Amino acid sequence: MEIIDISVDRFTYLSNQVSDSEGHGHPGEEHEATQTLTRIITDEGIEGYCFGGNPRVMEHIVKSAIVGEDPLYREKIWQRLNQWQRIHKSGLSDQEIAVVDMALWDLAGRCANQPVHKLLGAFRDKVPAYASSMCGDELEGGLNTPEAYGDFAQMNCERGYKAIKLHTWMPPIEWAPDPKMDVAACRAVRERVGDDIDLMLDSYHFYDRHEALFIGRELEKLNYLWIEEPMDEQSVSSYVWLTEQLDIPVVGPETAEGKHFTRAEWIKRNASDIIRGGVGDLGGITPLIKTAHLCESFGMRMEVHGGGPGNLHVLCAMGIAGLYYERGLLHPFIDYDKPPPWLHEIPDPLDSNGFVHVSQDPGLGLKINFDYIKKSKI
Ligand code: LLH
Ligand code: MG
Repeated sequence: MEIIDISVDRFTYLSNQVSDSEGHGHPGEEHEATQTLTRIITDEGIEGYCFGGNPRVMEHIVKSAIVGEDPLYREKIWQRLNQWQRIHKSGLSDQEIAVVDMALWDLAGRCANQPVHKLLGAFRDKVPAYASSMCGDELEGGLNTPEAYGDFAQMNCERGYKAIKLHTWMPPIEWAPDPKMDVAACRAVRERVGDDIDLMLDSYHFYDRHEALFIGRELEKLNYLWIEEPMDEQSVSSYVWLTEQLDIPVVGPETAEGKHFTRAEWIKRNASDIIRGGVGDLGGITPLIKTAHLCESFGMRMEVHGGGPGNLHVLCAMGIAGLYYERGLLHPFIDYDKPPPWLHEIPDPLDSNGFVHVSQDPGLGLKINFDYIKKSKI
């Protein structure tokens, strides 16, 4: 089998989510937005799909790296794209490589008639999820006060979640960040949900060491499960400093460049207690499963960053190293369970006990609405 082409469909949809000036998502007025579907095409008529992908990057960089290759040579293709990043620094991001890698895993699953987690070597078919909130806002009835976080946490527990993660207030909100407000929100949630729910905090990501230490010590008193990315991850020494002093597990790196190589260095330096990474941060399923095995070898947990089918299939194949699936980002004004128009079903349905179930369909198991995409194509 040979890859003969890669194409990207760009299409429109109506969105009720907006990004603020710093890139954080929030609910907003309905407006027209665009999405893409990347498709890897073979000479045997089998295709692999992944949502996302920049049409120009796929056409001008990726195409020449993959056309003519056997699509089952995922490692070879991943290594080549990783090396090509050296020259194509601005275009070929880890996110673009992740899209190609996930489309190749999808294709392999469709060939073998097996879901991706079983190709990887399955461990389980469902994973407990935590409700991961959007960042704080100033919307009445939204996430504008510590009490509002408490209300939303209660709502999520009633929905079945056994764990909750807060993203608190960040710029461009004028008064944010504020360590005391973050702690107040964390306290309001703990008081509301009681002691049996696991709680985590992912706050502003650029606190200084002493602010991060203050928050961490307060979270210890509130029996939080972890503190995530409270400082700039480029300063590994700051994370070594923080991890040494706190009892609460410090989770990272999430957004730091460098794929599994960076995670190996963090492990060596004891810069965090729990390693982090998702398909988008690392460049696909191929490096994410390597990172999971790396962590297991050091007896460390790895908590997967972000949702979506790629992360879910890896979590179902990575044994005990990862506790939770990150479901979200959630907000009182957003109906996360409603599929977007390009899908017939969401890829991460939640049951009443707080578990997300992985698809048993071939590949990534996405229920793609090809008619909608064709109709809305730009
Ligand atoms: O800052 C944000 O908008 C969030 O932290 C976001 O990056 C989220 O994806 C995250 O970190 N989840 O764990
Ligand atoms: Mg995070």
